[in-house]
Amino acid sequence: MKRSSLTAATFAFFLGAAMFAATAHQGEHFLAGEPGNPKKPARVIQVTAREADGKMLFVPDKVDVRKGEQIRFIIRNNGLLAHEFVLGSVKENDKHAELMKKYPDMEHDDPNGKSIEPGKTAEILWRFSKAGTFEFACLIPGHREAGMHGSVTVK
Ligand SMILES: [Cu+2]
Repeated sequence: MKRSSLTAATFAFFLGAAMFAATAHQGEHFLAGEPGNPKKPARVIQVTAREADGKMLFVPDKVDVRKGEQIRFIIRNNGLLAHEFVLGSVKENDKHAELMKKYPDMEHDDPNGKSIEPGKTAEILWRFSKAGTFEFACLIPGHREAGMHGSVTVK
């Protein structure tokens, strides 16, 4: 009895994760712009992720971009914990954060989001084709709440 419910839960987990991956990749509809074109020039912005005094943060946590500009984020995890960098609208990140409460071990290797182990670096090439204010955040449960988010203003 106990065993079968565990199996069902495990199955639901994989199904949920697979469905999430499928929907995340199918639409490829991003409010914050679009994946960058590696053949086009990009401005490099280096971002560091780390923990400090009970907080978790990105440095810098404010980025200004011109509409249409392409940015290569080079994100380095200088912390002791795994982190991630997920770029989107605040709403998109809210939704994604809810999902991660259910599947906290979800890992990302998407055009707009990467998981980054301590001491490692990840890159995101992004074209900010839409004006607005967007967010980059670590959506591992508790991290965004501890301060791990930043904003991108596109004008
Ligand atoms: Cu984090």
